[in-house]
Amino acid sequence: MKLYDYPKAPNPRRVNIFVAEKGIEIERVMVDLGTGEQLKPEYREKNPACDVPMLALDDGTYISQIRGIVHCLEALYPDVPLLGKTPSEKGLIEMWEHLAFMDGLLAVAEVFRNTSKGFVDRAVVGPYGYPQSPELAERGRLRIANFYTAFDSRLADNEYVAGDAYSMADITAFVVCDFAKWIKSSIPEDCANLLAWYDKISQRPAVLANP
Ligand SMILES: N[C@@H](CCC(=O)N[C@@H](CS)C(=O)NCC(=O)O)C(=O)O
Repeated sequence: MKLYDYPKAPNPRRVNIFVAEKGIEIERVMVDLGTGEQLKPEYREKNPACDVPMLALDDGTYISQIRGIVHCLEALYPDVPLLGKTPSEKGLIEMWEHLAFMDGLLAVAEVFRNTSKGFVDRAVVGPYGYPQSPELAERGRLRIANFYTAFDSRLADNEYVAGDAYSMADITAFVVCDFAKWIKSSIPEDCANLLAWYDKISQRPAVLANP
């Protein structure tokens, strides 16, 4: 098994933390996003979505998209469950992880990719060259502000994002908070629950090992 990786980027970091939490070793193949390796034919043949991370199984199966990757790894390595044990836990983790991705990670990406010089005509990840839009960048800032308050409220009554247990939902929400620093945004001071949770998650060995 191999994990196609670019550890500096936020999405691969989500899987790197997940893998470290499980304590498993997976061989890495670096895909240099800086030189556009993800768009080259050799990679595109394996992953038409032209993104990282991607998991390659020994039977020649390629799995991209983090939800696909983590579900496969959870099934292969069920010790240290990060996607829930009971039906209700599984549903809540899926729900909150999806919200963190949609309302948090994509909101930050909307700002970052629509304002950075390096992403002119690359405003959306993938094989199609979409132009930048200043309006979307502006809207992304509103969305990230709402992400902070929604997750702060959630953490008022829950130790972790999806409930009592640390999970993939925490990993994605945490990576969102760090990715937000790329657009000079940070958790507001009045989000005390989110700030306390962030401090706690940042001390986890798997997180410290994947800065
Ligand atoms: N929806 C994807 C997101 C993956 C993604 O956006 N990866 C970024 C790195 S953070 C990427 O590959 N970017 C390539 C590019 O910018 O062309 C998933 O869940 O895996």
